[in-house]
Order: sequence, then C-alpha cells, then structure tokens
Amino acid sequence: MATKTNRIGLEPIVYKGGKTTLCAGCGHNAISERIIDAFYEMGVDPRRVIKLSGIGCSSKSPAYFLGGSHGFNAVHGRMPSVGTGAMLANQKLIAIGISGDGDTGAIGIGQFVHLMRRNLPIIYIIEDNGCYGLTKGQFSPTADLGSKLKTGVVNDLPPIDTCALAVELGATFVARSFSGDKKQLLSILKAALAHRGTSMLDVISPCVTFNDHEGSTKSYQYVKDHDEPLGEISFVPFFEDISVEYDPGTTKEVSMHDGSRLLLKKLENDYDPTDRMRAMQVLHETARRGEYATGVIYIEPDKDDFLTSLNLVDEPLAQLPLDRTRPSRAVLDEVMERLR
Ligand SMILES: Cc1ncc(C[n+]2csc(CCOP(=O)(O)OP(=O)(O)O)c2C)c(N)n1
Ligand code: SF4
Ligand SMILES: [Mg+2]
Repeated sequence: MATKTNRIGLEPIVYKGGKTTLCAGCGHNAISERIIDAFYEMGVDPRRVIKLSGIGCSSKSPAYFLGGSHGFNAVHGRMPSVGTGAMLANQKLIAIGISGDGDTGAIGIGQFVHLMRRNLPIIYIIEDNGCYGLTKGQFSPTADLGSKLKTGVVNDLPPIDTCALAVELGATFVARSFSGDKKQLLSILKAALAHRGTSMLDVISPCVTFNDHEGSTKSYQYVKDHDEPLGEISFVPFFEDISVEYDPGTTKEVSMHDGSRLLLKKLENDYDPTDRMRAMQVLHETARRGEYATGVIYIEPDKDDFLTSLNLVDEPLAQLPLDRTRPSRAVLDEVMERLR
C-alpha cells in the first residue's frame, strides 16, 4: 500500500518530534499536534524551519514536533532577540517561536514589545495557561483579576492582554485560539504560515496540573463556556485552486502574501479583522464581560516586514563568502582618510 505523503512528497512521520514529557492532557501537547498537522498539510519542508523558544513547559514543546528542523532553546524571555538574529543570518528560514504567558508577559515583555513593532517574519505562539506551569503554578501576568489559585490565593492584579498589546504595537497578524478547538487552531496556523510578517497567536492552553480548577479563568471548562468566536475561518492555500462561493455581505476574504486566501464568515456584528480600531474595541468589550474573543482578530497582509525594510541581499547573510562581507583594504583606507 502506498504511504500517504503531502504535496512535497514527505510522510507525516517527518513532521513529528520526540515523545512528550509534559503532563497528560496539557493543552501544550494539543498545540504541538496542530503544528504538526499544519506544517504537513501546508507542505512546509521541515529542513527550512527554525523552532525557537524560551523557558517553561511551553518552551519545552518544540522538542515534540518537527524533529528534523533547526532549533534553539533560548534563555527565559529572550527568544525574540535570538529569533531576530537567526532570521537576519538566514532570511530563507521559516521561524516558529513557542513561548509561555510567563516567558512573554513577565521576564520577556521588553523583548516581546520590540518584536511586535518590528514585524519580523515569525510565527510567535504564546501557550497561555495563566500560570508558571514549570515552577508549580504561580500566577503569571495574563492571569485575570480575581482568578483563584488551587491554594485559594486570589489574583489582585489586572492581566496583560497580549493580543491588545500586539495590535497596539503594530503586529500584522494577531489571533487568539484555544488548544481545545482543533479546527479553528489549525486554520489559524495555516494562515499564519501564509503571512509574511509577525503572526502573534495567543492560544489559551489549560495547565491541567496547576490551573484547571473552579475559580480559574484559564480552565478547560471556563474557556469552553466563555469562548466567543469572531467568525468561522476557512483557509484556502495557494496550491489548491478552489473557487469558493460565498456571499460577500457575510464573508470577508483576505488575500495573503503567497496567494492563499483567508475566508472569514462573520457570525455577528459585521466584524472586519482589517480594522484596527474595531479589533481593539472587540478585545476590550469581550474582556470586560469575562469572555475570550477567538479567531483572527487583526490582519494587515501588505505591510513591509522587518527583513524587507532592511533591504538585505537575496542570499542568506550567513552564507556570503568573506570577500563579500569584509571591506577591502582600499575601502578601509578610504574610510580612514575621511575620518582624519
Ligand atoms: C532567568 C530566569 N528566571 C526565572 C526562571 C524560573 N522559571 C522557569 S520557567 C518560568 C515561568 C514559566 O511560565 P510560562 O512561560 O508561562 O510557561 P509554562 O510553564 O506555564 O508553559 C520561570 C519563572 C528561569 N528559568 N530563568
Ligand atoms: S505543569 Fe501544567 S503546563 Fe506544565 S506540562 Fe503539566 S499541565 Fe502542562
Ligand atoms: Mg504559563
């Protein structure tokens, strides 16, 4: 029997990673599975991919997908600068960064802020469980005001909404999803792969060991009960020439950089994900009601990404021969002369 392969002739097994060491039922494992599906179905060559992360249970998870890709497990909260360096050295890479709500929202917030405003081509996923899972479940900066720890301690600080922050700072693809929503998360990941620029995905990913009890606003039950999808997402990749019939009054079509199409069927309120003010409004309104707006919250497909704005040569900088990176003696003499 012929083995199943994708459009570049690779088998599903090539997209898998090591066996997970995370707790059974951890939301992070479900996200790894969707990443495997998305990269396989989009036909991305794993040898072109670099996986990046910081520190945390979430940051361990790149070990569990795309086993043959490049990888760099950075210091806590410092993945954005390592990713920026990697993409500058080789702009042909496809970067996927996995962070946690602690890794991003606490120690890494400074790095996150600058990544969002630079529009570096990277898929940046926050596996958001509202706690520091790896260090036994303390509140993180995305924990909601009034949310309760297992021990009964109540959070008395307001949360950082990473999606609102990303939109405000200029990220060009901002989405929120839930590790338990396979279909929505897969479509968002595929669209993120088609996007040229920073794709920031906040994926609520319950920590079954430390933050899945009553009183938590990041438990499976709470998220299921308070999920407000902004619309139904259909993604049509560039290699599938499918004509889809829809009513433009109820569906918004967004053309992606690589020719793929994102179709967003509006469920209510005529939501337009290309309207930045509306995106901020919906985030604030849902947060006030204790709900999670999920789906593609904001998209700006045509903005120049960081590498384009740097006007780099086509070849990866890391592969340029010395005579193209080092100024000649004559050029250096001329510079010295000018400085006299
Ligand atoms: C510089 C530094 N400070 C603190 C720590 C301790 N530490 C390890 S993981 C972590 C937080 C992890 O939380 P999060 O990023 O939300 O990941 P999760 O485990 O919840 O997936 C902290 C504070 C560390 N490893 N390094
Ligand atoms: S402690 Fe929580 S976040 Fe870490 S692996 Fe277990 S369930 Fe997942
Ligand atoms: Mg966490």
